[in-house]
Amino acid sequence: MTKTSPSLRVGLAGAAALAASSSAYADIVMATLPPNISTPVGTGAGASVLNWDVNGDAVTDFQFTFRYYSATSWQALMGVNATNNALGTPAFTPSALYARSYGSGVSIAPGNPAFSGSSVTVMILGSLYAGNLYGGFASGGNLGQSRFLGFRFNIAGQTHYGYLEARVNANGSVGTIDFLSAAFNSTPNTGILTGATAAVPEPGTTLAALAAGGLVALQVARRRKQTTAATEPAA
Ligand SMILES: [Ca+2]
Repeated sequence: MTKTSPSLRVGLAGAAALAASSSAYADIVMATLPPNISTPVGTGAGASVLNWDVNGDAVTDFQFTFRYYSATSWQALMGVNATNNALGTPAFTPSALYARSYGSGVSIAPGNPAFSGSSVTVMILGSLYAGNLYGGFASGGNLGQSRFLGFRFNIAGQTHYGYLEARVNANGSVGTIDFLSAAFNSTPNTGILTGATAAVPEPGTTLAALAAGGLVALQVARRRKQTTAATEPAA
């Protein structure tokens, strides 16, 4: 007789799960993606540049280009600077890094020494040169695969951390960069997990809705029980 009704149990379990996830991801903001880059957008160093405004404040945060020289020589590049940069590894010149790429669930956070510094202007997402693939989005079997880049950027003088999920493709004479998802933490100097998505409701709204939902579930359960008790014997 003390058994909790199925609907009530589901309601409360769902409420607890939602409350937990909304507090953990309340500060995650999904970013507006740039349009995909597909060649031809120009050739070689003259390739056109795509601007990306991560947070929609009309200030460009990063730039991308695909420099296509030939089927055996190309570069998918991201422009970075002293404040807006990404995680990488040393490349052939001090002004460039090869982008690191990650799977989902990896922490992109302050204090990581692999963030590029003020002397780096280019992050090489992927490249092909002299028969070898370079950059985290091309080497290691990652060409054509969905991978995550960790970045940080400046909003009104404060540093925010984010990820970009992208795919670099190169098939013969066609090279593309597909932008798949991106998000950042709206709390400055706070990390983010690759692939983390935003909770849709605001925390306050969520809690109020959950409280109301739980109450409704309880009332429905009680009403159902009463109705059942009243009508079922007659059937
Ligand atoms: Ca911006």
